[in-house]
Amino acid sequence: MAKPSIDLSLYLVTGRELLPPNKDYYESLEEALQGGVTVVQVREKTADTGEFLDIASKTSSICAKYGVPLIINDRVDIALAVNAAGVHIGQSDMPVSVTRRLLPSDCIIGKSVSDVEEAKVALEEGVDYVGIGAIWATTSKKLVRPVVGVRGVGEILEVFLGSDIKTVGIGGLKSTTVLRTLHGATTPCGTRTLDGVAVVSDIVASPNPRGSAELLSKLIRAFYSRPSPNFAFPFSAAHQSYTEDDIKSRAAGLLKTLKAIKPLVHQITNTVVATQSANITLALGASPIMATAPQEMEDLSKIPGALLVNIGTIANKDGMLVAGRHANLNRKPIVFDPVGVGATSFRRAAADELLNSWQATVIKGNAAEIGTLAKTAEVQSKGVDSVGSGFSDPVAIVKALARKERCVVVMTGPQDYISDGHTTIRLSNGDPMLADITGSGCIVGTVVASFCGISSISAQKRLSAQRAAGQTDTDHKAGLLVDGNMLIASVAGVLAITVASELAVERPEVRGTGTFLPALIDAIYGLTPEDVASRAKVEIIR
Ligand code: 3NM
Ligand code: MG
Repeated sequence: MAKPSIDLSLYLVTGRELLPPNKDYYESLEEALQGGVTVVQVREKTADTGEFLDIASKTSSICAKYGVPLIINDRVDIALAVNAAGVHIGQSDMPVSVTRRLLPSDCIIGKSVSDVEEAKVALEEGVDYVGIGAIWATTSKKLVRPVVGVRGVGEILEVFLGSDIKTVGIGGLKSTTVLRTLHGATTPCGTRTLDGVAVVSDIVASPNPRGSAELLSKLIRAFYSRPSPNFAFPFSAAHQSYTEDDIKSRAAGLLKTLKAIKPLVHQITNTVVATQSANITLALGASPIMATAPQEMEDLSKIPGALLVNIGTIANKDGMLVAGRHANLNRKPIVFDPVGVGATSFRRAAADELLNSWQATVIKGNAAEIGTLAKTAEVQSKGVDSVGSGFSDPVAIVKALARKERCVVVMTGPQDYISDGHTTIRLSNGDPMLADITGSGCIVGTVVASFCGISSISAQKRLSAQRAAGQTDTDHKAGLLVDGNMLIASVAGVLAITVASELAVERPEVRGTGTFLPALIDAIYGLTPEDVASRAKVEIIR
């Protein structure tokens, strides 16, 4: 008999011990179902058989009312007794082969896995789905293994490439971590993501389980409703092979498109560079907005463009958290600038929290900042500024961080290294005077965000903008100029600043750093695609 296809997208696992005081289990369950739970697993670790059976059977009738399938944890006999849709087994439960023999052929079997080895065994055993976890720390279950982490999930998903075994993530999933998890938990080529998330406490421990489920459901549906869920991790483009000339001409083409489109760049940045960043954004031809209050983030996220989050002077972390979540929801690229992240434990904790709450598209930093995020001991951060030129193997560092965080990494310095985890590009433009003005790193973030913002505009607007920029429909159809490739957008951003700095110092009025800054703004204002194409020093490293 064919197995029913079950929607695993919002998978509730019960946990009666976590109910808030005075909340009845059945009432909580029913509210959760009203909120959009798509499958329920009854998990009872201490109940006697009679009690378990009673709970399972009442749960079954409530689920039936909402047309939601029921899965029983561990107990094949209970599953049979209540005619459940499936059984979920752990690593130390009955073997899959025995479970399979005891159950009707249309009954689905799920298994918990927490590493690649366990995943391979589950694949071999032919389970119907796996629960991968714990992804984040949780107190809802005593964990015997280290947490898997978002990127660990990606490695496990690779095991299931080419199989029709479904996957759900579990452990610490809640409204604040779900988007980061879904975006980041992909195979290295972005071809597989999780089929759902399993949740205990975010729903069960809530006094308003319906509201909690509704919010989760909204976030999950937003993730799955777009054809390309991996906007942040541009590995759909990973197997492109680039040439250096091709990169130069695409970066130059993007400058033309940017000026035609004028993407809105929402910048939550530090007080030292805010005015300068806004001016540079305008000079480039994009449009800045510097809002910071959490209350305005949802509205702003609906306007196409990009978000920049710079932690140079963290005044409003809540605004950063909310802005990033809404940006993920609306598929807006996020450029994260972890200014001085190695300097204090407060900054390190803030960067961790932000990166755990939303999926960044690009992380931009100097050697010390990138080194801190990559957790290398090679470069110690001393205060806000980078120490020296960095690493013996900068390519390995940026590549590793790109893979770890599932985003593009830009490491600035005398030479700039940009990687999507597959292709790493070295740029060698820029005048040394850039290092002598404040916030030159921050404006690289601003300009990279401006270029990333081009890709989030709608196809319609993009086409007319490309026509306005003199690009042909053939260019458009070939996807040459605006294809959402964040690696190329990052290259274009870095080149815009570094090439402009070279042009700025050639101006006769520049006598020092005081005259350099306005000259830089002027140079960005007058920068042409031809300047970029003719001056860019681009090397593809590997
Ligand atoms: N299984 P919460 S973690 C039931 O790793 C369960 O297999 C896990 O609870 C696993 O959503 C877990 O409250 C508890 O974090 C998840
Ligand atoms: Mg078990």
